Amino acid sequence: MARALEPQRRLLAVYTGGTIGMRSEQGVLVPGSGLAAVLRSLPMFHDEEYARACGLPEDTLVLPPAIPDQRVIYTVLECQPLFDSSDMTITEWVQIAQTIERHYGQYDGFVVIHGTDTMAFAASVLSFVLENLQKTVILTGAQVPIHALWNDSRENLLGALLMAGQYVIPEVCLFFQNQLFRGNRVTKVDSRRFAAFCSPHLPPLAVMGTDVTINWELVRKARGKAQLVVHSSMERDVGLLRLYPGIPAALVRAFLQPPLKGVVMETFGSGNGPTKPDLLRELRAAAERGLIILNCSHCLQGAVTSDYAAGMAMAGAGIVSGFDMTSEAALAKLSYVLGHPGLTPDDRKEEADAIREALVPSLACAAAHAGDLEVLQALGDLGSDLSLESFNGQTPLHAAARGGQPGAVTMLLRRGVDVDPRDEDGLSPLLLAVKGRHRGVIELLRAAGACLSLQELEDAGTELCRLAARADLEGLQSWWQAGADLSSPGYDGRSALLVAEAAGNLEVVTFLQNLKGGAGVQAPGPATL
Ligand code: ASN
Repeated sequence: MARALEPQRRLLAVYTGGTIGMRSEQGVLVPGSGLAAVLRSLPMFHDEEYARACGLPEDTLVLPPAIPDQRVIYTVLECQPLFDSSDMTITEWVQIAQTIERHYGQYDGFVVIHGTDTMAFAASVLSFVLENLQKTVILTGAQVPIHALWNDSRENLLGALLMAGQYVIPEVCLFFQNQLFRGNRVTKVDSRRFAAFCSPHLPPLAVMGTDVTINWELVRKARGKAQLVVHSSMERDVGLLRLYPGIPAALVRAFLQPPLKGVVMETFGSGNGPTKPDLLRELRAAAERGLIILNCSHCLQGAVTSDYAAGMAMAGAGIVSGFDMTSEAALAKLSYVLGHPGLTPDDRKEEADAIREALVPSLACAAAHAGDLEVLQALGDLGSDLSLESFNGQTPLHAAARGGQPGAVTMLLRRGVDVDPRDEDGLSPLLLAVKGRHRGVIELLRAAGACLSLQELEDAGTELCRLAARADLEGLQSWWQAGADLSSPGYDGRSALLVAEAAGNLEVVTFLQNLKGGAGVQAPGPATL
């Protein structure tokens, strides 16, 4: 009879193909079926004794114990047909999303086993198609098949299963070589080394080493109890055009013809391109027809700015900056925005304007975060509302505070934006500035009347103790400057001063004692709510 055992977390592993399960046929690698059977034969992927004791069905595998009192049980769903990911398209990625939707209630998390060649596109598309995720979705794959003696398949798949099985990271992620990345921030950078992916503008959400370190501050928070929504109406008529020195205007004209509705244009450096009049004329004409052109840089690092006369912003209306988006993410975003129901296909020009308007909040946030005053100014002058929220509920002021950009904060405050908006997670710009230790920004926000909320002040005690234990004087000073009471107790009732004394952090002790003896442990300034 089946034993009642420790709590179980159930995962669905959707196997779509890729090198991980490939076999050699006539000297070349082709997708291979039967991955579940291979996993069943490997003790690191299946504890047969437990499965039998538990009476698990045939198609269900169970990992050996990783942490006490919890087991990760998983079912491998093998897609038909299996793909080399070079053959995958938006159609297959929407089907994966629909599979997740169909099984959403039965499982606690999802792993998508995918080829690496287009995994960054897949992760980007899935991140837009799957809205309101409350559960972890992790894509993974490998550079060397699981049958090979020396391979990265086992480590990657096991890591993905453990991460999805043990943590709720409610977004589309990509796990590779011990790192968990945000799916729409990655790009494939190596076809041979095991470190195949990088995330040039966002640190990993988690790193697996001796311990698992999760960067919870970066992890998206689930929105209340909102239902999962699958956006299957992604626009297919989007393209990617890479500019190169001397690219003929005629070639660009041919590329930009209908039915193309949107194009990601990869430009040089910080968003520059040839300034030949005939080329610019083609771009302008296409934008006038209603084609959306999103400007992304060839470069891995750095964003699209308006620093140069050769900047594509100079080409005139219609070219939207993609800032620091990867081309993969930009293409997925275009496809999502253009496929969004409610935009009338008859009026291309109006539709284009509406789409540009829809892109404004995230563009303004990106500009505020990078301190790009020119772009912010330009957006403001065009009549864009600079207090609009982007996808995660953050306003440009949040972004400027997070990026430590006093110039952008000043500009936004002058334009009259709300000084204390809350994002989806209830965070304020002031709290983000405190976390980033951006003292100049804290000062500006305080002067404009920003206050930490009652909840933020209540939660501060434990954080203050943590900073005191680490001798993080700057962190403590930031909280003080923001109006926190530095004598607030942590979760165990001890104050930051007691913690600093116990840890022998003299500099911190002196700072806290001085506050106590002199100005008081609470900073002067606007009253805290
Ligand atoms: N061509 C393979 C694929 O993308 C490459 C891999 O998975 N490493 O399916």
